[in-house]
Amino acid sequence: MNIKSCFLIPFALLANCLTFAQTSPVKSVGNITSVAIEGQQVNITTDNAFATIAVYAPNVIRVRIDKQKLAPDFSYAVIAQAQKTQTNITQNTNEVNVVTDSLKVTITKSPFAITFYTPDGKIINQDETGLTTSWVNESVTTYKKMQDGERFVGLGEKTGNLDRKGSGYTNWNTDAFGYSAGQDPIYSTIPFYIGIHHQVNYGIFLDNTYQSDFNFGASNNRFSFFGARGGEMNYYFIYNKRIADIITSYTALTGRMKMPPLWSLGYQQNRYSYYPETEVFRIAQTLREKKIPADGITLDIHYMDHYKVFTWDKDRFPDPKKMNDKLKDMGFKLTVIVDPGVKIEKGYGTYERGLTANIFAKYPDSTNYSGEVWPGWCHFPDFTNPKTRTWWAQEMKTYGADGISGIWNDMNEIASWGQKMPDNIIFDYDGKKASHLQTHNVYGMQMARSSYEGAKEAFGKRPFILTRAGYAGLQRYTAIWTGDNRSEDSHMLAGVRLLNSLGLSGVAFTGMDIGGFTGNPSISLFARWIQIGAFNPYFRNHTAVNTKSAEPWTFGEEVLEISRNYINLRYKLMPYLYSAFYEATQNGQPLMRSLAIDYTFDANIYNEQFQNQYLFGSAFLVAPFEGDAKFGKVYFPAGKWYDLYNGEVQNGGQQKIIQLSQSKLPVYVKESSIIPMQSLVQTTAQKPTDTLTIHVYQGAVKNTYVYYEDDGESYNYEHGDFYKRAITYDAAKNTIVFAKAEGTLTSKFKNIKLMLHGFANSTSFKMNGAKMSITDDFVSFLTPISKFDPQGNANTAEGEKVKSIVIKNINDQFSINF
Ligand code: NBV
Repeated sequence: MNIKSCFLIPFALLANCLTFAQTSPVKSVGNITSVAIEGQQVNITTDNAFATIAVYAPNVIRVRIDKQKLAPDFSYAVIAQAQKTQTNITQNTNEVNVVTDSLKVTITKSPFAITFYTPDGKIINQDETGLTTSWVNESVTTYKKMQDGERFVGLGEKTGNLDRKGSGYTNWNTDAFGYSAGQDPIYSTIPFYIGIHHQVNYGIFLDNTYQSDFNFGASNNRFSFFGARGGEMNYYFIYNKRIADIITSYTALTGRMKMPPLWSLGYQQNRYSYYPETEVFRIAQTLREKKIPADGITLDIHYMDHYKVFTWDKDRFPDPKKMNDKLKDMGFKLTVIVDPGVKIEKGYGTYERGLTANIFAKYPDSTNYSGEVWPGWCHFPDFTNPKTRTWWAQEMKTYGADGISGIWNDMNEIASWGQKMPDNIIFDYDGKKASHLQTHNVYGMQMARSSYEGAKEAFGKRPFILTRAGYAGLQRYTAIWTGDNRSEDSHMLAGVRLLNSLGLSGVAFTGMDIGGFTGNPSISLFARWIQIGAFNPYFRNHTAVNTKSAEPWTFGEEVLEISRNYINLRYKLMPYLYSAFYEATQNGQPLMRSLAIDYTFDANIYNEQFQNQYLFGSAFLVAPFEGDAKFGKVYFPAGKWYDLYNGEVQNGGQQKIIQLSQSKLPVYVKESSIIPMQSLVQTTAQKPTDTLTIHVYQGAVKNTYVYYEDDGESYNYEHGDFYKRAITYDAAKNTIVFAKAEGTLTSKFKNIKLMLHGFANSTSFKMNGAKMSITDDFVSFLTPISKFDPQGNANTAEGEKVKSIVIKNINDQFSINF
């Protein structure tokens, strides 16, 4: 209500109304009182606030608003500097206009409100004029007008539907043991979402580490909003025509992952916990004996001496280095868990050194904060202090000396018994000093960062880093998994959505506990889950303490074969996976791609029946269903799709009910796809045969695929030591062209076998203009399992007739015409 409307109401109420206007608990930003244009930014003063609207890149606008003068700039998430951009800023009595070649921003003066337009004048996003930005005490919120039919996707690790319309969320990193499939918040915070309406889409990233809140029309039909319980309104508005490009822009701001160690893409066997050492070897040996390819074994908290980080229980693990050497000989790499809590115990080295270095988080009276976790009472390293990060890196050396290859950061929300860390703990916040309230959401990311920086030095090779908690930008240092899920069908599917949402939010390297952490999965659930896991970026099987064993062989012979089939497929797809990770390092595209990325304006993909479907890399359409479902409905988006197992073609734009089988996950290949594969190996430490098999699927669209290889373990690729080449399938020209290889590395393959799917009608093939011979071939992606499955599918090799061509020298530059 404004003062003017007070005059329209009866006199008796007038006094009340004026009192309301004067003492409203909501303080709005108000009207603009002064404007100063400074290069590509506008500095604004309003009745109640200070603001800066800055052009960060032609398609990225940064908005900062605070009740007081804006503080010096600092961010844990954003690593990009503002780009020098051709900008035209003008103003008149009513508004200020900021124009770049990618968008136009209009800032109205009374009240201060922002609207973003496409260059041709279409509204992309606008403040809800009556509400704009306001404060309730220290909480700041920006209200955006809800556009007709607007959808919202992303926001990181958030439960719920793909389309978040109608829901509200809170970001407060939480140790959510056995969370329900709809619980919020859980472990990590990525305050970035994508809005979609009227054939436009945009991204908004709220860079504020306080508890934050997002509302996409929950309990209201007027606005969406985002805000934080402290600090300034500080958001980046991103406009691109395609969601894929929004993700690229967002990851240009917050950074991208580095190439992961190749072994970390292999199958990882976990449980809480494998000990003693003989048990670790039993698991390793059984994986090899049962011919389940695997690369990783993980040690959970029981490897430590009384849960003390950077120690070993020497009864259980007398000689970690020797154990690791032996495991490496068997083709396994070891990841160990680390928790932030450092046990308060006289004589314990890490604790003593921590005290001396003075790196623990403190109360305002300068005493170290103590909280209780696994080891008992602990102090907590303040990872927002550069000194602490160096100290942690130093401690990490012992793991390097022990031959460890991966670090798994757990409990870093921070979790402690009672789950109520006091607000008044002070953190360094890189010299700016901040309370627990401001630091909480970024603590986990800074721990993962410290582990990454330490392990990178200490291991001498690319480390694998995993975290449970995190903040926007975590992808620069670490992979993330979705914590303590449950062995339930709904959880498996919710997990798929969590990973898809993380992918939309800049995090490519993600995983969930396959089989579920709490409880015991049924046979059919485990079978389905391990199939899905083969199509997750990080593929680990894990289960809680006191649950039944959950290694693939513990569910009977049939599930063992199913597991082996899909893990085998994963290993054969290693060249495809690795190239997909390369893409993530270049443009931030996730491996698990929600269909919202490529089929943004197709309403069907948001339908709850189809919202779990995703693309794995650029080629595979994966349709996950419950373990015991007998039938499933699949939606095929525009284009042409091949059944992975038998090559049957399905035209897009339609739904199809399919019969499900326990032994097969519905997977389809997009037309025009290019998929490099290798021979089966039992570990990535083993060399595949010298033939790189490249599958090309006939289609109507042009596709340029980038194949990438490097040594899989060092950082030499950063100096050009890689093997990379573009392969283009041009449907219109009927050609497949292999461009010249780039980089200084020699490929690990010597020749190429091209497998052509759907080319039955092409009879004459030429290479570089000369006629060439072509062979009729047969491809089968799965081995038939010994038993009949419940649906009665026969024990025969399912497959597809294809045409194949062998190219003797992998480095040949050639063009095939057909
Ligand atoms: O370290 C034990 C577990 C671990 O297995 C799990 O993956 C983490 O999410 N950890 C949580 C500690 C608490 C488990 C109840």
